[in-house]
Amino acid sequence: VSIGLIGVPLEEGSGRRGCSMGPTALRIAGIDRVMADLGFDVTDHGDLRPEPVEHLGRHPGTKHLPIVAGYTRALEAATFDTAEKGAVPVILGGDHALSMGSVSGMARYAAAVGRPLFVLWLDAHADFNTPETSPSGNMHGMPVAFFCGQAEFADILPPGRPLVDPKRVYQVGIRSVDETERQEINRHGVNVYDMRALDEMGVAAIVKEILKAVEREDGLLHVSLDVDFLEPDIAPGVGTTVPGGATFREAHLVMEMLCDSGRVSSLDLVELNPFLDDRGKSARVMVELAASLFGRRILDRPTRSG
Ligand code: DIR
Ligand code: MN
Ligand code: MN
Ligand code: MN
Repeated sequence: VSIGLIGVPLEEGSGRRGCSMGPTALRIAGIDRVMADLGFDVTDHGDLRPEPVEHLGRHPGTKHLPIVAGYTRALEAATFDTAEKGAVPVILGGDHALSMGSVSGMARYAAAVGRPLFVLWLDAHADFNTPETSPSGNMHGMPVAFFCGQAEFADILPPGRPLVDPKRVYQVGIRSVDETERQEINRHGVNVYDMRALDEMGVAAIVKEILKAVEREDGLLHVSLDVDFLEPDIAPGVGTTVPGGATFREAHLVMEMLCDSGRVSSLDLVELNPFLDDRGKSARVMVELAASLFGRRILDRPTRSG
């Protein structure tokens, strides 16, 4: 099996500088090496360059739309091409606005192979704002609304592009949601497991439910991992830390269960801000989590189901 690494040094979606160094920090933390050690054929495609965006419409309520649009176009194409060649695209971010491109590319790939695309959104935030509802104008708070077809950026990607059904989006770790965003998530039927659900049910029961839904429809599963999914103590290198996040052990268990399922088609590692990090700690934890997702384990064990 092969893996295609795609660096996306986008930071303009986040409202502060630093995420552009994310891809470099993930490489220094050994993202390519851990995957090669697990037996994958790894190709690093380097850092993506944004496509030109002349004739882009104006959108009040968005900050830095042209650069986000340029990366969205380039990454939609790069993700699709990587998946079509039979490799698993692993996106090295870059802020979370990049998922407008990666998920859209996977949605086009899933449509091409005739399978539904599911998205697992591991994040403190729902990222379901639109230019109309966003309190900040920061586009890293909008990608889910975008790939579900709710945010009005019709001229970033061609009309008629494949979208993700919000009922196939599963969010885990959520603990910071804006008021109108909350209403929109409910209205569209996004599946949200907030931190209270995680505490009450335990993360294993949640992941089992999600995987059951994916398996029922023989779906592909895109995983989007935001650094702020994690408790800030273990991952301080992110612009929007929110207390009360997933622990190291909860996060690894999610990754191990995803690995066992064999369903993961693609992965985003996003929002790492090395300028805010503590001696590479957050970069390393993201690489370790990716290693668990791709099969590193403590002991060999028989596959258990149910
Ligand atoms: C807030 C914060 N909901 C916004 N969003 C995110 O500005 O839209 N922070 N995604 O990481
Ligand atoms: Mn996010
Ligand atoms: Mn977040
Ligand atoms: Mn934001």
